[in-house]
Amino acid sequence: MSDVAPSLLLLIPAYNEENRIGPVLEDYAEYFRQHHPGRFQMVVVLNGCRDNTLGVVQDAERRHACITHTEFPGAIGKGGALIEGLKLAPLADLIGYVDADGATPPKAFHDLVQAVASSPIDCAIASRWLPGAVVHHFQPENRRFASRLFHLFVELFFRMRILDTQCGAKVMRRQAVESIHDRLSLADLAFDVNLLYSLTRAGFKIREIATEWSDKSGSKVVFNLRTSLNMLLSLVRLRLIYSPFYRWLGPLRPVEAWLYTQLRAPQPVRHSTSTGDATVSSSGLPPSRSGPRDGISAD
Ligand SMILES: Nc1nc2c(ncn2[C@@H]2O[C@H](COP(=O)(O)OP(=O)(O)O)[C@@H](O)[C@H]2O)c(=O)[nH]1
Ligand SMILES: [Mg+2]
Repeated sequence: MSDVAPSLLLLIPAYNEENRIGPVLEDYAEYFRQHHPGRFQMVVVLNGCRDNTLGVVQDAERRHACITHTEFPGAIGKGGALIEGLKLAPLADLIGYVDADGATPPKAFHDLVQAVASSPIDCAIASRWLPGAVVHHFQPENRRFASRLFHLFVELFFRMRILDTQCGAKVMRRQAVESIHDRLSLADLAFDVNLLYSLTRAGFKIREIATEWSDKSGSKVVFNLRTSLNMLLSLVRLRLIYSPFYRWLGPLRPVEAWLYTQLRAPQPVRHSTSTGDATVSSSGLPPSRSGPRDGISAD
């Protein structure tokens, strides 16, 4: 990367976030205006919101030229939204994402940006479990238990030695995103594991960074047996994709589709087809606005 400060694209997946996303957009826009010398663009990726998230985002767009959005009517899930959003990777040197609830403050996200910009790594991920992490409010006990159990399965299946695959703040180099984008298929919350394992298998270097984080009320994730089975199914699916048996498993596709339907989970993305009805246009620009405004170009 050259001496010029890298351009940065921040994706924010958002589902029914009218009560949480407004101040987060303000804080990030203001923080990065002051602290990031390179070009900065935020794209909110919405789908199927039944509240006024869109109105809140549009309001912020009127105040900050760096904010734009793209919207999908289908139930494509957080992972599906990020798979679509990551198609915009050609627009910046560094691409990251963060949750809409402000659990990760702008400074903690900026630490990830600086880590990737200043060292020979391809991806920096926020970790709540590394020594040095500052967690203000922990998730509820049952959610933490489920999270640690999930971590055990991830370690058992994929052996990545990553302590916290699920924290919603990550930053990658454009080349890394572009190289592995067609390996991304999990549209549910196991998306992060899909991303990290694809990067690892492709030889990209990932570093965990101790982060500052705070659990926010109003979570969109319902943690129950169905969600847990959904996550497990997705891990097994990912494991099989990277196994020598995968080519023999084509006939099981209808069973897989049936299982995801029964679990009311978003179907895995197939890259030959689009994930949503109002897909990101083939140029990679958001369809609902004319695309990222001043500042970012596909350089
Ligand atoms: N676009 C989109 N975003 C989603 C969906 N489900 C969750 N999100 C977003 O994913 C992020 C994490 O969700 P959150 O409710 O904070 O999860 P938690 O903190 O893990 O309990 C937030 O930005 C949500 O708005 C979805 O189906 N579509
Ligand atoms: Mg959250």
